[in-house]
Amino acid sequence: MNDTGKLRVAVLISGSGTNLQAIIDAVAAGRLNAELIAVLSDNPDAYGLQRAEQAGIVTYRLDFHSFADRTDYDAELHRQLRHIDPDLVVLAGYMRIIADRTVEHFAGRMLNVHPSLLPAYPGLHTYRRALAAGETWHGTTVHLVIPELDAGPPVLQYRVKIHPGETEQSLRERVQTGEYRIYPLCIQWLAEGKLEFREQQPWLDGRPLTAPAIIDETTELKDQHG
Ligand code: NHR
Ligand code: GAR
Repeated sequence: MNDTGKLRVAVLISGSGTNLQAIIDAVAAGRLNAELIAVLSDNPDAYGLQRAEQAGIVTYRLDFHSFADRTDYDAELHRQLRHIDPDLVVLAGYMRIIADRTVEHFAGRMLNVHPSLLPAYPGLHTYRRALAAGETWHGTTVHLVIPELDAGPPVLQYRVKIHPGETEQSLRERVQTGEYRIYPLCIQWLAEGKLEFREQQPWLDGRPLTAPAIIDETTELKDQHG
């Protein structure tokens, strides 16, 4: 926490940073009571770095391709994150697998948003795969990061119904609109203590969360998790 008791958040990005922007906007609007203390990128040209600078957030550019090998890059990311020492690490379109020891250092304090209704469709090209499989529903999931890829416990999902004639592009737009709602909300839940991780399992409102909370495109938050 910082000296006013706010959650200190570091955001990792690789690209355009629209989720980062949603988080910046939520802080500015008073919907998210947290301090964005750093934005790190493995890609020095990520547009999200400009969004961070515009918002007055300290940026760290780690050019993945300038490192001799993966181990060197992983060591530098680990060193930088330990130096920044955030309460929470938020992956927002971050495209590099994070080394086990870094995940373990921030155990229970690292979140990702993945564009599928996990555990369905871990990995890449989720929109294409969901459409090809003739799914009725698709969406996006905020989950705790554990060393195993896209396998950490899901906390909050945003669900959209796949329309007739849906394209990858139209589906991506609808799902990403949902990410801009659920990611800041989930971080705020952590900031206010509504959401906690005990032994890396999510608890919401003092109860173990056995299935993720769900928000639908057309409705508000389901069940008791208001
Ligand atoms: N790290 C760990 N340890 N665990 C997770 O669950 C992680 C993670 C790092 C990133 C995001 C994730 C996603 O939302 C994420 C989750 C990139 C890859 C990947 O294969 C996989 C999952 C995710 C992000 N990256 C390749 C790599 O070698 C590079 C791919 C590329 O450059 O295009 O790191 O989907
Ligand atoms: C987001 O939609 C996120 O779900 C996805 O990339 C986008 C990043 O956009 N993440 C992954 O696919 C991770 N493999 P942004 O940079 O504009 O926030």
